[in-house]
Amino acid sequence: MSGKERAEISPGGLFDWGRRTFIMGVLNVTPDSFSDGGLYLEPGAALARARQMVDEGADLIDVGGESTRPGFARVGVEEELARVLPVIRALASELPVPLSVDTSKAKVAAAALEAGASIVNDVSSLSDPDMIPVVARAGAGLVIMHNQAEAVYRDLVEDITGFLRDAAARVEKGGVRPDRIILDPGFGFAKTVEHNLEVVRRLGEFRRLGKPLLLGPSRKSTIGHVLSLPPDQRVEGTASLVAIAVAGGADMVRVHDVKEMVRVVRMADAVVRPSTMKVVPGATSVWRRICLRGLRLEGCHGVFPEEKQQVQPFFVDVDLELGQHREGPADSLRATVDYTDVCRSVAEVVRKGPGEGYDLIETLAEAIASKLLRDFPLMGVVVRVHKPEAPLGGFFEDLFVEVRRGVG
Ligand code: HH2
Repeated sequence: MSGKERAEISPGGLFDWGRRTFIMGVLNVTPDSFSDGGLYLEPGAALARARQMVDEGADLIDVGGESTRPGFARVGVEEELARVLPVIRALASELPVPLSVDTSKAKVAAAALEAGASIVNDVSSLSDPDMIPVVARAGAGLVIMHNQAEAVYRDLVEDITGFLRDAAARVEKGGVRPDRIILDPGFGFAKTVEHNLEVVRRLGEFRRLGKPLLLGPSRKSTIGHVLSLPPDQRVEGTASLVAIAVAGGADMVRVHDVKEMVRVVRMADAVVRPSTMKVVPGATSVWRRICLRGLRLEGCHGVFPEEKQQVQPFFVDVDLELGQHREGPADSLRATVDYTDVCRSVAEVVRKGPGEGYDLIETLAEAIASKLLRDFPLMGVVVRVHKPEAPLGGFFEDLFVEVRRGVG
């Protein structure tokens, strides 16, 4: 598979959210960014830095051609394109991770998406009226970040929540797929030091927005203010904020110091998301997952009396986390899970006759997950139950529920 193919967004959404915290590596192709300005302006240096970040564990690379620091110099469309396009083109054909473009200009976003980026990261609160249609047409992802003219709030968290909720609704109405939206409360944008600290302290409150959360505290001046240190000495301060963000439920962090923050995030994830605990990266270990899609079974499940009496089809997807193995485990069925047994276990739960079924597919999915965890030596399991003939009185493509269970 080429890097380009692997870099595309998966059909189910941007990332497998909830499994762990993802790392967005910052690549500023600018002369004036506050912490790395001028370092990667030359395309060769930008490519080398992107490769290094991917080797260090970045899950995507955010390419920006205009600094957004307070008082930044605005760049024209042509200049911004000249900075980011050669880099995006080269990275898209080579890197095995998606690329985002950090821009507030719809023209730059359109060209970057055409060149191989798959996400737009707009820190300007969608100030360009063409941005939403550009993202929608491309089927791309969109980071919506909170930003406003002044650091004045009635209630900081309520105001940011309302802003992000309204923006997400507007973006969805404009045709951007709901599962391609990421929300960011905008650490360092129109906020005082106290505001920024409060955003991190209360990050968990933004989870009620029901979308993946991104936070970008890396090397920012709030850290400089607290520790009295310049940008190149803010790695520990960044680490502290990143760890607290993970504890608050961040799904992704935008960072410059990828190697260090990958370690911070893995450690914090081990505490916060126990199912990732056994994931220790290293050349001599492999992490195995078995995925089964669309297992068709029939049963009498549903809240309506007729559903309790008549069988209808259900489709079940399962992801079985087998945990970590040393490289080169025995090539034997004993060293893994027998798929036939998995199908049998799932079928036992789903195949219920008249009067025996569950009311809710949520409960059905939970029962399948519990049985799989009981029957097999798993680190975790994801179960999705689709009910394509649910009596909803209208046309729909699919209806499903998903449950995730981990051991520990
Ligand atoms: N911060 C910066 C730029 N883009 N995007 C999101 N979604 N969230 C952020 O917090 C964020 C962002 C500013 O950081 P940096 O790119 O390092 O600096 P500069 O704007 O000076 O290039």
